[in-house]
Amino acid sequence: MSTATFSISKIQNIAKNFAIEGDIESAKPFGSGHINDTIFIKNAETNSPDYLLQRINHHIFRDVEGVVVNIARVSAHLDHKLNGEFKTENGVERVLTLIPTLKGSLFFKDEDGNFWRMYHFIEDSVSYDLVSSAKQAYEGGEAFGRFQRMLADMDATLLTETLPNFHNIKFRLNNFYQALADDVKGRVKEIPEEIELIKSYEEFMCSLYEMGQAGKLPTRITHNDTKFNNILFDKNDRVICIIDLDTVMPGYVAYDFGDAIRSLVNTAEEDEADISKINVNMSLFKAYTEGYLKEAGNFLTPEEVESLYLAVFLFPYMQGIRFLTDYLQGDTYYKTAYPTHNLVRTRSQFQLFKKLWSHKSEIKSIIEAEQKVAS
Ligand code: ADP
Ligand code: GN1
Ligand code: MG
Repeated sequence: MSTATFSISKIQNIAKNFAIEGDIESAKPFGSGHINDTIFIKNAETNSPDYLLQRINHHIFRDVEGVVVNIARVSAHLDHKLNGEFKTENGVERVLTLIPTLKGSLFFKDEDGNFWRMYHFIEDSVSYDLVSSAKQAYEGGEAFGRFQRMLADMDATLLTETLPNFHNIKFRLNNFYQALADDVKGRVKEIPEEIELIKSYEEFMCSLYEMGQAGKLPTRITHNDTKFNNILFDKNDRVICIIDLDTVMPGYVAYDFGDAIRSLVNTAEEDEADISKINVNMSLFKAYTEGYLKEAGNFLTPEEVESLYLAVFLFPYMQGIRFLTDYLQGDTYYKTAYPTHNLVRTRSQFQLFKKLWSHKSEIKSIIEAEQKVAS
């Protein structure tokens, strides 16, 4: 899938269906997400807010209403917590605000069958594709730990499982082997080393799934897309908001830990083609783990703490499999900028996995040590 572009008149036609204030001065593509299309809308009136318009990828999120209702329910719960027991004196943390349509719906369907939603734009915020300081990592860890803690008493049955099996490694492996068998683009011949790696770590990688199947891991409400750039910071690196709530649904806490670590500790971009640039920054790992366990350590079971370690390796491995499956299937899922983009991403994720694997014992010790401090 390549990135879509929209004319200003198209955006104006969409935007006028939402209950926004003021007039549109300009609209431009925004962010680096792989799934949805995001457009920043600058308000012509200086005293009116700016907005973020998103086209939801309905080929992936088939139940769009389920997605936006999940976001609204989770945001209402978080808002209540941030104004109640989690209120801090100088707190800057806030929640996403969905702007309804003039008819009171949380999304708008246009005449081409596209689905749109509108948010208040959170001003003076920044997100990081590459993390540079331990403070950012610590604050991010704390924010995701607090996110899970604030949602711990929310009734999970209120949420729709919008993408079933999203982090189920058996499901991802099955899809991969199917794509391998189909070989619709004739690309299997390019990936013997990747196939070898996938097969040789398969058993280890299924251990988190097996723990879940054995009833050792409680299901909680999790974010499920904790890529580090889904946190908005202010200029002092305090967390303003956790965004991209499309995949909020029941899951295991380890999912959120593993995906955050995958995107945080990498010294290179997720799609770095020169794999010699890919290394693991262990001080960021330590800082994130410290912040995360400070918030979440008290309510996690010993098995959940054990599962965090497994997720650190599972997530780059599974992400590599997802990119590779898309490559084999002809690049229909993730946005790509060039023909081998998904293959490059796969190799970069597998390199990250190998680097993490070489830090195995250190990773285990840090989690254990930080959990002792936290509990
Ligand atoms: P995707 O699912 O495509 O990743 P996101 O919801 O993460 O889409 O949004 C893409 C980018 O837009 C984010 O990385 C962030 O930089 C920015 N962003 C998203 N929501 C907001 C918001 N409410 N205010 C300001 N910036 C935002
Ligand atoms: C997608 O939308 P974005 O870019 O935040 C994907 C995540 C992947 C990520 C990899 C719904 O997230 O699961 O980890 O790309 N989201 C979906 O960069 O598949
Ligand atoms: Mg995102």
